[in-house]
Amino acid sequence: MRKLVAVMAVAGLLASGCGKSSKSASTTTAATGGAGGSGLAQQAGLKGTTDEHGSASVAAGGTVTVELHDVYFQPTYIKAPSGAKITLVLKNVGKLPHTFTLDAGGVDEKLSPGETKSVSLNAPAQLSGAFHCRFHQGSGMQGGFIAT
Ligand SMILES: [Cu+2]
Repeated sequence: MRKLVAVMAVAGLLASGCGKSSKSASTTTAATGGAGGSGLAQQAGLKGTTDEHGSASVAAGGTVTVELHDVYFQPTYIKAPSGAKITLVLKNVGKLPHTFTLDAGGVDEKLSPGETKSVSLNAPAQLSGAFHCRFHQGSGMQGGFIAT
């Protein structure tokens, strides 16, 4: 038991350390598909600059929390089975208003600072799940779904 707690503590440290180190990470993907830092931007069909803050996987019927920061999405990439019903819990943890907007349409939620909203949707197919913040996409606040 004691060992398990220690392992979990280390995992927590690694996770938080990773979050900090990724703070300045950004990937620029050329319209033609340039070399991205993580490669996930291309898999998600993103163009331009993406301020990357990790990825999360969600199973069919599952829920994933997406934090809206000033100014990036965390996680930036959501891995989900194409077409599966999933729920996003959107949390604006920043000081600015943000939106979670699917490029392809269907979802466009505006969140004030401190606001939380749940959205159910069918996970987009490969390369059709790009999303962005309408106010800060130019600053890299975008992300995408990756079909699993
Ligand atoms: Cu924003």
